[in-house]
Amino acid sequence: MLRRIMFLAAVCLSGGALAKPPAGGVFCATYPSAPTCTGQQPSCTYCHVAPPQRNAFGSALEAFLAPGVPRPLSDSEYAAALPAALIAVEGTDADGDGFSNLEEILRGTLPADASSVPVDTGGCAAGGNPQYDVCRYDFRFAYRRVLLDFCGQSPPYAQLQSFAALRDDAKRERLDAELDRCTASEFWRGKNGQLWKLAHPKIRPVGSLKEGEDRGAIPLGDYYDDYALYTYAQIDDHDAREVMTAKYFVRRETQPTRYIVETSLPTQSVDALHRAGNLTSAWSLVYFVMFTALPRNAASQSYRAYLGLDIAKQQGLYSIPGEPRDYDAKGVQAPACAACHATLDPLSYPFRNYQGIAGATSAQYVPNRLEKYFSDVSPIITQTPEAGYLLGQPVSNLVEWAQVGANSDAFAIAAVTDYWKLLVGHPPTAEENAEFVATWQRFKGTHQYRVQRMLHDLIRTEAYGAP
Ligand SMILES: [Ca+2]
Ligand SMILES: [Ca+2]
Repeated sequence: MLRRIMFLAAVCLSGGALAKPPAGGVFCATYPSAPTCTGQQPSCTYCHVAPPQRNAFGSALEAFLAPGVPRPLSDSEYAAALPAALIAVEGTDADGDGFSNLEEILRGTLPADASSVPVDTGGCAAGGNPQYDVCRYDFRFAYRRVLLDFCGQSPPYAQLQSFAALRDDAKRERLDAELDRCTASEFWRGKNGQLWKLAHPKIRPVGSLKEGEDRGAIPLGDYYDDYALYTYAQIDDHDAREVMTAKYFVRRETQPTRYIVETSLPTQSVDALHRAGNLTSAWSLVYFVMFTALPRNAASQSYRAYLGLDIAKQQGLYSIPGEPRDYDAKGVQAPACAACHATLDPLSYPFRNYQGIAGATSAQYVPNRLEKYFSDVSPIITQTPEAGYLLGQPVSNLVEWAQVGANSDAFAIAAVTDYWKLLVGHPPTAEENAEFVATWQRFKGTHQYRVQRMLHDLIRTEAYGAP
């Protein structure tokens, strides 16, 4: 079972290999506020029936895509030409449904499907400001929801009645006060509380491998440290980015739960210089690096968990020219694999010196790790650089990787998407997109990555407060 994970190392595409990997990224760079780019990227079917066969929108684009340049286009030729082609067809109506391609892109309907058309929301469209969008907002509904979501309790009838009797501005104040009260509750921040639930898919706990409290049969790492850092970064006035960048650890005290910053912990062994929050926790290294020379699984897991980009779903692909080099001889240059590995491999190089399971050096940063422990993997394994690329940007090591990632739009979008799913109940829909974009942009700008402040915005959205 421990080794099962190793077979996932090479990500190869079965179906969509002939759709251009950079397409989604370039599309979203051209239309960053398009609903289809909200916490995700457009799927292949946005332009294709099934790659390489194009649908009506894809065919319209093709005519304007680097005309005169010999086919097939390379990924970089394609990426350079796509924005102009998109703009060239903005005014036309590929599927003949009466709405221009641009209008469909911006309103979240499909430009190649005549049955997918923008629907008017009755003059009550969501505005750009999440504070005052009160068209269908129902304070009573929101009040009940806040108590349930953040405190785990339904308000008694009498309390609901006295809330309903307040004036609107007093209702807003009460909602804010209840949010602040409930986010201090065990239900929100305690062990296995709401915040821990958000952390589950990032940490991927395995009870049988748990060290320390709730110890399992084969104790390998104490992932409660990871929950503690994650939760600490989400609460009070803390900076959410530190889940990726912290040089410190967090210890949890119980009854009541408190999270306390520590410069060292007996369960953690990466030195301060090489720490990058939960990316380099003992559990992440033991479980996601495990026995691999080039820790692709650790890289793709970090990319998915904290930046919301799943390479296996062709998200967040930024093909780096000349990659993958296949330093570890995994055969990733095969055409069906290279599409993803041109992103994934340079994403993984900065993990090259982080040791997984290896006796005395487990879960440590080991300079020249590949040279010392993995030199027999392939003739060129030791040429694997520590520098790599994240989101198309060069990074010299994992600490820089984490900083670039934490400051990216992808981080803010992923963080707010987590809360949107938890509190609204689903990923942001096309109709909710304007409120969602305003919320993550304020989280990143005005609120400086303070989740507590972002939540006050979120509970005011129509998406949250409209029954
Ligand atoms: Ca149309
Ligand atoms: Ca349409």
